[in-house]
Amino acid sequence: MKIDNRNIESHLKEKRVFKPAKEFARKARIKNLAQYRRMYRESIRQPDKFWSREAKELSWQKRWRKVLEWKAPFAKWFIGGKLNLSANCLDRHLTTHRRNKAAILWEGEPGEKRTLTYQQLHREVCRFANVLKRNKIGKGRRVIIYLPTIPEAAIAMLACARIGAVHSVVFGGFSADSIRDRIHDSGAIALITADGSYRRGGIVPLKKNVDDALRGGTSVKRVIVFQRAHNEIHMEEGRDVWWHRELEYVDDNCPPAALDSEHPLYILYTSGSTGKPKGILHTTGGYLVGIYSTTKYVFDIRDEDIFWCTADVGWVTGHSYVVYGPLANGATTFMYEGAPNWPEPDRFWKIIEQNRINILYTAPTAIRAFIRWGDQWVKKHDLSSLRLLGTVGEPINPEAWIWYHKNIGGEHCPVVDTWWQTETGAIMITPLPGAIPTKPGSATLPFFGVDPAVVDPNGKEVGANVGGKLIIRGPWPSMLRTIYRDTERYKKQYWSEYKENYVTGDGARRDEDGYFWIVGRIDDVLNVAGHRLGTSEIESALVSHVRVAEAAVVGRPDELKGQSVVAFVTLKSGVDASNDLKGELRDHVGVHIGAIAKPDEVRFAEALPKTRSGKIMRRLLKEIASGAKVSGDTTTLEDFSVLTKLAEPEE
Ligand code: 7RM
Repeated sequence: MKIDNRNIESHLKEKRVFKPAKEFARKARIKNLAQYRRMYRESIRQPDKFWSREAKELSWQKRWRKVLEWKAPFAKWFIGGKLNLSANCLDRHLTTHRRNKAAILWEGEPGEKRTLTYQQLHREVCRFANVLKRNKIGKGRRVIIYLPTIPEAAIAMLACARIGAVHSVVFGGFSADSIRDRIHDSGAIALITADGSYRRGGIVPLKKNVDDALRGGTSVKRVIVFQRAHNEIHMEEGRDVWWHRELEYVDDNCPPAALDSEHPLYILYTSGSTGKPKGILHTTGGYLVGIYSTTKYVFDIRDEDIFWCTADVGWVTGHSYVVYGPLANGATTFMYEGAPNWPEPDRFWKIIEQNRINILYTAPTAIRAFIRWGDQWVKKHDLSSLRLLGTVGEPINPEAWIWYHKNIGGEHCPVVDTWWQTETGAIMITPLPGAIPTKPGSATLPFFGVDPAVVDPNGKEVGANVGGKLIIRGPWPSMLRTIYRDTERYKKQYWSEYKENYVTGDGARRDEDGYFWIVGRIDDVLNVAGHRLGTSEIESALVSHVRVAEAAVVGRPDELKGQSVVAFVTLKSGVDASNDLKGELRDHVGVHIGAIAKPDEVRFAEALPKTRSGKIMRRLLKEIASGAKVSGDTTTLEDFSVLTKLAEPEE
């Protein structure tokens, strides 16, 4: 292996390869590697031809004149086209057999079940769109949606899209401060929320958080409240109205607005590593084509499928693959409101068994939790309805991949490890399940129309198995258009480093087969005695030890080496923490990666600090490892008690 200290080194090699099963490939849209390569080549050489063919499968009120206008770093897609996203998710299906098919299947945490057919969902969306109009919420206005994962979240999003209002969903786990920041930045005039939502048996006081956020006055003039948990709340006279009462005043006739292809669809805030959150702006036509096409090919979705993406609607994965992608494809999307371990750690498997779910799309962090909770919870249930599995959110360590494939997929489901970002809107690097052989831990090859590369600091593409920065060459339909109200930051953050190339902020390497291995955020890369090491590789090596459930590796300033390696490790249920085990884990990393990556310190922890979407907050661990007080932004942290426990010295 080539060592180049300017680049990120990659030491961990995974050799296992899983070819698509013949049965699966035969029925799939893309049936083999040659077909993928042919279509991929076309999508890169003649993007206009490729993307117009995809776009033509959707419904447009007016056909576009031009597919792409690219004045770097600003892209416009399907110029001159007029369309409506909600009409593509709903009306388009009403003239087909899908009219009476389930669009949404939902289960609340306490166990209630609801089904909405396409026709019913269409009616609810039209009625709620009329409620918005009645409350003077019109085209271009910003609306904050602060709801749990209930059908009303999808209804509110689709209703905004129907009239051209711009939604900004704020994750239901966020605090009053986060809501206020997002109201302020977006200039929202209305907010849609619920009285409360259920989480681990308790009630999250959503409306109370909203009241706190609005105290002292903001741009929000109207709050529409859905009654979900029936907890007691305050209704502010002249500002707050009940969702169900508003419905009494409207009819169900609401023609979809003909919106410009570049009309803003939503703003979704993601935390920057420092400072205020960035409002990622997505627009209509390109975004629709991106999520339509990826849902179709990556999940090879079928009319008879029940698709379950376990993400919360407050995360981009919830936007693209709980709501818009499946509905644009006329599939049945399953939504679940609550926690995976409520009332017991087998809730997911129970849901899959009872609903005969066919496709499961979840996060590596959830998979590692399932491993930790023990296989007995899985074994109790019949998961034979599953035909495809997906992951997203973080690099998946090969051990978790293998566990998922074996224990959940019964060794017959392809696993698609999908790499993408809030900014990219849709899946970018991914296996196609009937065509691309998978290697555990690799997101494999680029999706159609996506041209990624791994480059050195000068922007030169590096050779096979050399680490570097992951960039995307040129525009793609579902890309962000800007950071809301901060075009300078958009240019600087994503497009200034290498001309006309989008900087993802992730590190990666490409192997000898051209497969991409994402090693995590560049900010998380360690520099140990001049060696640049990706934290995810060391974590992956640790997790491959039989006693380890999860690991997070960070650097601590070190006079001699620049940085030393500190590993935070959680153990599987029933394993005792001991000093011997610490030594064993250090040696284990030594064997699997090399002496250079051996953690200088191993700390056992009960839990790791994570965001609600499951990403480990290494920034906080870095501060803890160097003995500092945690000072940075913690508004996206899921569980504060974790930090206190971590800061306590060990016995
Ligand atoms: C969809 C989503 C984006 C960041 C991204 C990566 C990491 C996501 C994978 C992954 C390795 C994957 N949007 N990431 N998917 N890393 N393999 N399959 O997660 O905006 O919340 O996060 O997540 O670092 O840059 S996000």
